[in-house]
Amino acid sequence: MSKRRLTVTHFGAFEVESDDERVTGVHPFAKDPDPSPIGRSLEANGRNRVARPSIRQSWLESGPGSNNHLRGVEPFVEVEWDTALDLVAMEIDRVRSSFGNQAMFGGSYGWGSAGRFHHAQSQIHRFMACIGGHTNKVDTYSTAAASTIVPHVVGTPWRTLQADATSWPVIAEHTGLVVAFGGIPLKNSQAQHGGQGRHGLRGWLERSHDNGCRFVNVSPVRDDLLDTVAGEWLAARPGSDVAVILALVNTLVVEGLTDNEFLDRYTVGWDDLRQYVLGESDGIPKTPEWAAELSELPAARIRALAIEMASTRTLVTASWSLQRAQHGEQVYWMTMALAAALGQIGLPGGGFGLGYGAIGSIGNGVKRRPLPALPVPVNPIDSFIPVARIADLLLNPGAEFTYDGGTYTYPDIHLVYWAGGNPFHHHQDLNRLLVAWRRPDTIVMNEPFWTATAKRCDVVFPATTALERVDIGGAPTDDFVFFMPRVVAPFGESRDDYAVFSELARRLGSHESFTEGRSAEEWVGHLWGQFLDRHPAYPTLEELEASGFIQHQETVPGEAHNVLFSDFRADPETHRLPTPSGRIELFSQVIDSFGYADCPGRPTWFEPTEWLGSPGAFPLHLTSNQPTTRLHSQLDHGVTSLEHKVGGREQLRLNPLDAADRNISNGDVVRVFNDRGACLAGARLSESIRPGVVELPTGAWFDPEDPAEPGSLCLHGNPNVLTKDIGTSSLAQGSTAHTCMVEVEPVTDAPPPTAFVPPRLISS
Ligand SMILES: Nc1nc2c(c(=O)[nH]1)N[C@H]1C(S)=C(S)[C@@H](COP(=O)(O)OP(=O)(O)OC[C@H]3O[C@@H](n4cnc5c(=O)[nH]c(N)nc54)[C@H](O)[C@@H]3O)O[C@H]1N2
Ligand SMILES: Nc1nc2c(c(=O)[nH]1)N[C@H]1C(S)=C(S)[C@@H](COP(=O)(O)OP(=O)(O)OC[C@H]3O[C@@H](n4cnc5c(=O)[nH]c(N)nc54)[C@H](O)[C@@H]3O)O[C@H]1N2
Ligand SMILES: [Mo]
Repeated sequence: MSKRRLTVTHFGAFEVESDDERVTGVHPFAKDPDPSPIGRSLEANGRNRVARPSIRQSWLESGPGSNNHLRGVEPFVEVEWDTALDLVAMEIDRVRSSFGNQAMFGGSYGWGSAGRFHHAQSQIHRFMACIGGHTNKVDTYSTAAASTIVPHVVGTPWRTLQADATSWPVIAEHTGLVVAFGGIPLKNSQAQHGGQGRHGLRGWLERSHDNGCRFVNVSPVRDDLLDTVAGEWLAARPGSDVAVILALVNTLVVEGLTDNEFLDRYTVGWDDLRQYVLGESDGIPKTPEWAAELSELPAARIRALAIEMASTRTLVTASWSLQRAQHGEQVYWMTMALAAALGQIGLPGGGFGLGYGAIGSIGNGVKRRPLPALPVPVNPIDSFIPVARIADLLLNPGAEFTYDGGTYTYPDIHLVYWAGGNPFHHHQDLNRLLVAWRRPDTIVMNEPFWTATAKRCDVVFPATTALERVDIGGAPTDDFVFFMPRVVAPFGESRDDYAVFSELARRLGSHESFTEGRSAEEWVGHLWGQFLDRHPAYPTLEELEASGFIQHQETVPGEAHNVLFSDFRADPETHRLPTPSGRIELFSQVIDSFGYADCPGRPTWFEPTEWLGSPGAFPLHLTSNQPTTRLHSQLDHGVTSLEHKVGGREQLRLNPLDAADRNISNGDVVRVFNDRGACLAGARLSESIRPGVVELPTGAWFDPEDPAEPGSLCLHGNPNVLTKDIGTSSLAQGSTAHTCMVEVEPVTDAPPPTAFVPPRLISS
């Protein structure tokens, strides 16, 4: 007898049909107007799973640090739970007592699954804090440059800025022109960390268009903007956005169209920026002609666009991808500066927005609200890395790094513990990471699936998926909260992250502080109870279980009328921004005082070290954007992702002109390469991709032909064998995945991908 139960994922809510053992069907949530096709892939829940605790052979037989170069090469031995737990607890104890807790990296970046209690990152951080602490990470791969620069410029914390974004009903009513750098990609609005009950972006884009709003998509990819809004496509060179925005501001100055009253009253540093824009400080006027050379957009179009922007209610938006590039801080600073020069910040439908389309909630108008969450005690150890510096950390113990004005030292890491992330999907320059990964004595992971990272660990604990346990789900910026029932039984011998950490904590003398005496289900009840104490209007957990979901009463998307910075505009004294000047900082004394050559006191154009402006040996720009058909690497083995592959490999889109130059036809296997690595992919010719650019989305499971050799060909198409592993700048040290040049060639006789083949397993 199959049952249908409602649950929530990062890409939406679904009714999941099962026979208690397997998922047999997936159906969209009735309240979702535009459900994500990724839901269908949940049927893959029972495939590619880790069934039993598994230990790399040399580590088991010869101890920590043995034959680390065989990680990902030699077989695993499947052992009893107690054996694996005893060994890992002993190893944690050895490392913390011999080297100190900072020798353990538990930063464990990743999205894991939806669920307020079983949130893998909170679980591991709580565990690490309870056993004395660990080296942690700060910021995210998504938006490290943004979250570091934004508070310097407008004072507001990044998350608040996102939640307070001007809402779509306001845009639909008031905005005449949206100029979208990086577009407003519908594909990305499928996802929302924590879950999303309603996918509304398509409807809002169409409604704005119907109301007469014009959209301009400045991006290498035409379908970064929905085609039914009939937007204009300006296919600038990737990485040239700062130059284009400087030229827009230059035109406003030259044409006398800057809003000087706004600049006087609400900003500091305009004189400095104006001089830079006019070339008075460096001899280079940032004219449309100057930007045309750099961006390949016509100078006349840049000039006309600036004049148009000043003549109507204009919203300037920038996708998150723009700041995941070298000098990513500058493009956000300059976007805010352009909006300030236009003087429409705080007016309905004007100003700027950062990340419309990046995730589903931006502009939905739902005020951020606290939801129940597993408490994570303060980490007793203050050692940390900027999140994307993981390979630097492992390779360079004792080296110094800068971050947001401070100088810090990388500790010497002996043990890495990961839960809820996939660094051999998400990190840049995977061949460099492969070398770095050999350094620690021990690498432990909780993971449901045999991912590339799981295959490269010493100990893998099989983790349950969200479909296999009870929880509460929802995002603080969504208008629903869901009950997450157990839909299927735990696969094989898998256990919840909570159970794994509870048992390790018991062996390390921290069981009481980690568990507080509660089982997992008691924790869920306890967290909901605490939430009810603060919000008594909500139903009891039993009622929530019976109804499946509850919609928050206060804000319903569609009725929300947020206007970002309207208070500040109305009264800049009472509503001073939390910056040193209380205003928008177009020049920042604080950043200037850091003395960074690569991030000075005002927004600045820097030519990327690799880009179409100076192609060198690798003539094509690679955009490794987010995948339409899965969530990062998650459910790459699901039907939605598999159907999209070309000959079983990730799809590489390229312009027919570039394909013709290289004798590449639709469906060919191609080799994508540069001096950092190479992968195979399946070619798809498309007029939607700007000439000179190729698109290979992230998330195909990393699949080196020879796992023993860093640098070997990835057979499946993971773009991170090609990307560069340097920080955005000395300020944020964020990921720079989008600064990457490659060459592409057709290939015959390519070996088939093996990404979904599990490792060799030996039963003990
Ligand atoms: N080239 C390039 N690289 C990029 C990006 C880019 O634009 N270009 N984008 C970057 C960005 S923005 C991000 S956010 C990262 C994403 O990187 P990640 O968040 O690391 O990617 P996911 O594939 O979501 O990995 C989550 C892992 O958690 C596992 N998991 C799911 N549920 C559970 C659970 O309950 N318990 C445990 N223990 N594990 C669980 C999944 O099976 C999966 O392996 O990638 C980054 N990498
Ligand atoms: N379906 C799906 N949705 C997702 C995710 C997923 O894995 N799957 N991941 C989620 C996560 S973790 C994040 S952080 C967000 C990320 O959200 P974003 O960072 O906005 O997403 P991307 O897809 O990397 O980039 C958006 C577009 O920017 C364009 N672009 C790239 N480089 C440049 C450039 O230099 N200039 C200009 N003008 N445009 C450029 C590319 O064409 C790309 O399609 O997406 C979220 N949404
Ligand atoms: Mo992200």
